[in-house]
Amino acid sequence: MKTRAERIIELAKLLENEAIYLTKPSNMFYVSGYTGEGAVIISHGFCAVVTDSRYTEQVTRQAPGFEVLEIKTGQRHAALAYEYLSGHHVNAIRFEADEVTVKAFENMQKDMPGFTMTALNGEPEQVRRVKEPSELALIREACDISCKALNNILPVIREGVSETDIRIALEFEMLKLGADGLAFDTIVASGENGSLPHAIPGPRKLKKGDMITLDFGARKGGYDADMTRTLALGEPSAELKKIYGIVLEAQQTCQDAMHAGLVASDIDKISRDIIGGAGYGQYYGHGLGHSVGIDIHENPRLSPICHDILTENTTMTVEPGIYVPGVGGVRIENTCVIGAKQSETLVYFTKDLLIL
Ligand SMILES: [Mn+2]
Repeated sequence: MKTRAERIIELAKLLENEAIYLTKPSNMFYVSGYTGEGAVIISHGFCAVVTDSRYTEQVTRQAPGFEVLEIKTGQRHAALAYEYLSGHHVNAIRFEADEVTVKAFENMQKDMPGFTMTALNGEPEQVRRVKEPSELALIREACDISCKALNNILPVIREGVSETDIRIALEFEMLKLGADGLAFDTIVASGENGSLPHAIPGPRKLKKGDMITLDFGARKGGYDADMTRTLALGEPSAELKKIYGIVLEAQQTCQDAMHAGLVASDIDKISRDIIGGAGYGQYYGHGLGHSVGIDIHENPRLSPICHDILTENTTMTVEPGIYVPGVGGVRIENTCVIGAKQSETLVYFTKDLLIL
């Protein structure tokens, strides 16, 4: 079994005189396990973490097998990397052009005189698309915590309670259940706020007849869960119930249709056909889903403009929604694993409309 670093090096067709210089935290973590600041170097037959004294011990714990290069006070990481790489007969680096700022790049040019600098072509992210069993286990655990947390806080969701109250209860519950942190800031959107897909929870208090959209996820071992449920407090209006039914049909149909070998945009189109066919196409503005892992939003995307072929063991959210200003909104989201012939949801919380 090749290491993650070896697979990236192979995909990048890295030359003998080149090294990959990673500064994006998610890529650094993926190849080394290190979660602190600095840079990670991988190349043919050697690898290292460039860091400062605050993290030296952490590197030895998190990234065994990686050499630890500790900068001197005032020294930049790239300057130490240059000394190290020159000693390994390297004179060219590949870096993450979507991570390095213009200022950092100018400094790298000063710190690495004579080195050729070429942008990576997303090879680390490409390798990250297919999850290993250990990664899937962590995402599964994060989803499990998220489902249990929602179930446990259902009694909190009642008349007079604010969106913020619900957010606090849900986030606290995830942490109590063993989450290391949150995948992202929890969305709680009630009543007319439901028409905002990324509503920020606020002081609005729940009323009978509200639909409440909860979009949240636990983080476990560096990996994210992502799930959304829309619940009702008391009997919702006929229109909201109808909207719920349409979103549910779109979610289930797409989830059932998704498997390896298909084109991402074709799955997205299924949701657009169902929601558009029901007359709500103009109220569904976002893509159907995205991959999820160390980052909450990873490629590929289930969207009209992503024509990537879906691969086995890629995690994907399936999250159609309808958002009608002045009326409210519904979104239902599962994080799924793509299999050869079907997909499996890691989120088992019921999708039936819960009327609390
Ligand atoms: Mn999502």
